[in-house]
This record gives sequence, structure tokens and C-alpha cells, in this order.
Amino acid sequence: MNAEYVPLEGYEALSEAEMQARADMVLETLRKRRTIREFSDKPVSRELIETCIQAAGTAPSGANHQPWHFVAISDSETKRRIRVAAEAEEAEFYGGKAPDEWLDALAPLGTDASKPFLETAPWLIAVFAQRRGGEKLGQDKKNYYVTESVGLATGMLITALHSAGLGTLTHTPAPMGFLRDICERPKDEKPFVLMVVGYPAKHAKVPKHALVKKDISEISTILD
Ligand code: IYR
Repeated sequence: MNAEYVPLEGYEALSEAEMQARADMVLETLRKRRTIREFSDKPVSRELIETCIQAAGTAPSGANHQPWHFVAISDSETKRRIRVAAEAEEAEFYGGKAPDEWLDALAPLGTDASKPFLETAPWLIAVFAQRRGGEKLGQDKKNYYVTESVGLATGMLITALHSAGLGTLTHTPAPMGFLRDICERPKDEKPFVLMVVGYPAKHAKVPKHALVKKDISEISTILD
């Protein structure tokens, strides 16, 4: 075995009371997250976005290949192109492509093909999944557990953005191939999700339906 191990540094042992208090705080913070669909055009600094992307980049990944790429867009022309392309896909989706069961599931959200927030919000972050890569940039090895890894990184991105006080929308216009073209990413990268990021608009509304989360007893089984 040629794996080199070094001592763990920086692990902070806490008292049980402190651990519970911190877990309570994280829960309280995450419970306040709402998916936002009405954004203010108030600017958000590039530095804040970059810090949140760095937080996402700490996610665990298959063989530590970090199979993700984040394209952060504040440029108005690029946002406009993304809106035009996304609305074209959504028009097809809502105009007949989506099965009734799917449309019924979306009815309580009241979404439609119009996506003005893609231009209003100060930042869009397109997340790409890399089928090939490696632990260093420029490698061309097979990546493992790509979807799981990029899902974890995206969750951490949302957590960072929300913790920083920003609103987010996890947007998935389907199909998303246009994002690869507009963001000029290579063919073997798959658009994973488009995060819309900014401050909620002053009088932003959220669907009542989405406020209800399943209870711990419904989402977990404890075998102790
Ligand atoms: N992509 C479409 C439809 C949509 C699908 C799901 I699943 C949602 O949770 C929300 C919307 C849209 O953005 O309108």
C-alpha cells in the first residue's frame, strides 16, 4: 500500500451540550430556508459567491476527484441568453411535454414557463457534473459516484448561500444542454442544476404548500 496518512489536524472536540446546541442552531437556520422565485436586483459581491463555491468544493466525492464545475454568471447578456433558452424549454414542458401527473404535482407551486428571475437575480450558478477528470485539473481519469458527489456539493452550496443570508432557487429547466453551450463547457460535462442566487424581492411570496416538511418520525427509522 502506498497511501500516505498524516495526523488529523483541526478536529475540535465539543461537550455534548455544545454539540446539541450547535445542531439545534443548524436546524433552526436550515428551517428558515425557502426556495425563492422573486428576487431583488440588488447586487451581491463576487467575493461572497466565490466563498460559497469554495464551501461547496469541500464536499466529499468519489476518490476525491471533485467532479464538479461551477459557472457563476452576473453578466446581463449571458443571463438574458440563459433566460431565453430556459423559457423556450419550459414553454414546451408546460405546453404539452410534461405528463399530467407531473403538472398536478407542480400545481401547488404555481410555476409556469415565465422565468424573469433568471435576469433579475444578480447571480446564476450553473453546476456541471464531470464524467471524467481526476483529483487534479487537467487529468482524464474516470470519475466515480458523480451524481452523488455533485448532489452533495450542491447541497453544501445551498447551505453556504443560505447561511450567508442569500435566497436561492434550485432551477432545473429540462433539458439543460443549452447551459453547456452558453457557458462554453466541454461536451462530456453534464449540466446538473442552475442555482438562482440573490436577495429575496421585498414582497416576495412563497407557496404555502412548500412550508410543510415531513416530521422526523416520517423521514427516519431509529434502530437503537
Ligand atoms: N422546470 C420547471 C418545472 C418544475 C419541476 C419541478 I420537479 C419543480 O419542483 C419545479 C418546477 C420549472 O422550473 O418551472
